[in-house]
Amino acid sequence: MLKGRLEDDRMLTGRGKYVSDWNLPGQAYGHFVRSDRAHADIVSLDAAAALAHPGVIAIVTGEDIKGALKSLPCALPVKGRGGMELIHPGRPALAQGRVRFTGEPVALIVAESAAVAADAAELVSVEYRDRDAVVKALDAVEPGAALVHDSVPGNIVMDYESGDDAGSKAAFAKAARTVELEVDISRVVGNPMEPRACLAAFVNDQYHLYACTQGAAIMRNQLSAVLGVPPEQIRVIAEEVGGGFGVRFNIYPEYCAALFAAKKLGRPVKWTGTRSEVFLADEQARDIRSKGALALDANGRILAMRFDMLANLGAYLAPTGPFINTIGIVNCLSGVYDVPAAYARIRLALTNTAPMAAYRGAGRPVMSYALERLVEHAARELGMDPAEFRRRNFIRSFPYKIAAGFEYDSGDFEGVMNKALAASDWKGFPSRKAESQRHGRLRGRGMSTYIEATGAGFAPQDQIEMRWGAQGELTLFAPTHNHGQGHETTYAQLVSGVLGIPMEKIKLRTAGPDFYITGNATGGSRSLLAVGGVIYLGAQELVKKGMAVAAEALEAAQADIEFAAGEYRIKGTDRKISIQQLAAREPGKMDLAYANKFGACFPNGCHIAEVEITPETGEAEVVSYVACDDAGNIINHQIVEGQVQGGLAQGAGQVFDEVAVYDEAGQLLTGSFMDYAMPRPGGMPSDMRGLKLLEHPVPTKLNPLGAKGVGEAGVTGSLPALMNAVVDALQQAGVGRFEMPATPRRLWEALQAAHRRAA
Ligand code: MCN
Repeated sequence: MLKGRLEDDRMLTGRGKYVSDWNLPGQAYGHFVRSDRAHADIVSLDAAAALAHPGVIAIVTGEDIKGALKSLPCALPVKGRGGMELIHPGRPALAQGRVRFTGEPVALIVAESAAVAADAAELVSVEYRDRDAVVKALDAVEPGAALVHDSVPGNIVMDYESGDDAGSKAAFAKAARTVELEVDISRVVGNPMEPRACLAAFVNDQYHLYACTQGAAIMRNQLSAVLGVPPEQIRVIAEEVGGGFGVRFNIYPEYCAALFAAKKLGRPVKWTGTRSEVFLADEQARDIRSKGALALDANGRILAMRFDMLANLGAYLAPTGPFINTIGIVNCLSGVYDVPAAYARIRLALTNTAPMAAYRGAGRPVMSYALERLVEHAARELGMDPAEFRRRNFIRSFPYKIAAGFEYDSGDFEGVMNKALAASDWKGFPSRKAESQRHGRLRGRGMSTYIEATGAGFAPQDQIEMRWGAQGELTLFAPTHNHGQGHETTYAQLVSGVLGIPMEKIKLRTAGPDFYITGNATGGSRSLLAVGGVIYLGAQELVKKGMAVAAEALEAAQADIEFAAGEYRIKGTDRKISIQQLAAREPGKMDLAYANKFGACFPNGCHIAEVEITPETGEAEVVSYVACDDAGNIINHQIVEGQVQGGLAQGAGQVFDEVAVYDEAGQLLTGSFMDYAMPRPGGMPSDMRGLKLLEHPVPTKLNPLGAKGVGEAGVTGSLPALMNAVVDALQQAGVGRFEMPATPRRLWEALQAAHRRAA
């Protein structure tokens, strides 16, 4: 068993090279002038005083990039209701004629130092003519109401449906009972530890972008659309990236503007963003309202389900925002349940707020939240034990094709739940609840039995390369960037397991100016099952390739060579050569390029939370948390546990603390850590009382490792489980509808209101 991850030493001893640690000779520094309002026409922009400021090199505005930079791209590979195509109104790297959200970049100041650039930004004077801001997503807007883009009628860019509309309607018509629940999935800000930064350069006719990234290849393609050059002329470079969580998947306007300036000025341009800029201008996430309904027969079997959802996409379409964050929601529409007819409709609305995109779980936590809140609510309405209600409706045989089109290949939903029930002492809950009551506290319990699709990716193939160094060390090139998931360790485990060389001799590289591979980024919890699968097969190919090289080296027929424990040997003799020696002796001959692709598979789990609320203060505490997850075969248990804990922290963060709030004028009220509460010590999973993380692996045959993704499971399972527990506790005190976040103040107010009603 490893003591830790291979990458930990470097990072814990301050030797990690983060994006803002990069510098290039002769670099200049950038600072962005941003819109201070949500929606306005730019009447004039006067940069003369700023340009005259000592040390200022150039000022780039929306007018300057016209013609040179195209819109940031966005495409949707599916059509909507009635064949509707996505309306992409376009997004310039710097605002042109109009600003559409507070924080939108309007101009880039380039100066000899970051401080000078920031000072000069104060001297840029922009005259605006305000327009009405649209802040909330609406199903329909009144004629004449404000439009975020004139080209998008009703502010709706897509109206999408999935599943069986007629069949589900028919089932609802004959149902013994129907149950409905409307929920709001709040808006959150990703907040990686490292704020966004970039260093842009134009070198030998190539654009070089050192930036926060989750995968170079996807970003190169996106940049290619903006810069109008083929991806081969672009390099995206990074070593350490201080967290991704989905919000580092796409390119951003600032990167494009910096590349434009670097080429124009013939000097590298460096920009280091601040935390305020993370809040204002990073992609934000979730913000979806869901109206869900179940049709039930007299025995508590689900006959059909329907969802009507409305997503707030912000002011512009992020490159992958509409697809990953919203349409992807309905991928696992009917969850783990055997439902004859399921249907979902989702409309994507523009507002004058920061653009939305993927964030840990990328839509799947939204679907699991909408569905698992509804299922728990239905059990309560029926007066049934929520575990029993789920048990009655589980899918039991595989393969199982769901309404949204996916086919689940494997799973043991009941086995997963049974393990979680036992670990949570399900039957003992009434006495624990009574004990809490004796201490004046409300104890609620919530469950979720989630499933998600992990592993999809836009790129047709994942390429990898393995290249040997002179000392028998192996460099592994892979398209998925490692920014906390432990890929250096788990990929090395896979390669070491096949090639029999020490893990420490394997180095992972995912981006650099000196190599070019294509493939999918880290996202959708795909790295292990998809790229890990390619690496595993690639290593086996390498062993095969080495047979001929070893035969030559050992002067034997290839048929007489065997490979085991890192050595090629002439069968039945002691004549042998290790793979490392062979690679060192025959430079280049043992290098390998390999590509393949593995797609979606379906991790699932059962999470059970118990929460205690103190009515006098509104404080909520997680007093028991059991997660039993089926991630298929597991390569590294310690890392998987860390990943589940990380996901739980993000689920608990959204349920108890975090929420991004805009006022009616579109000003962000939660623009710093003073207003936006991140989970603190005490609220982290490691501090949760009674935390139990269990595995229930059911290997999948959909990839060579039998692995399912796990990087987002913690959040997909915990959002509904925790909120179901909160709602269960509140209902004991007569509180009705209650939405996230369950902050002490909001809980206290809800309890006070219920108390007043009862009095
Ligand atoms: N693993 C394993 N066995 C399995 C599944 C996974 O040993 N059956 C290991 C993998 O080898 C990998 C880790 O667990 O080391 C996570 O693997 P995987 O589920 O493939 O997810 P990815 O590596 O693709 O990571 C993406 C996922 C996503 S989408 C977000 S968002 C996220 C997350 O991971 N962002 C993170 N976890 C994060 N963790 C950190 N520290 N920082 C982020 O930004």
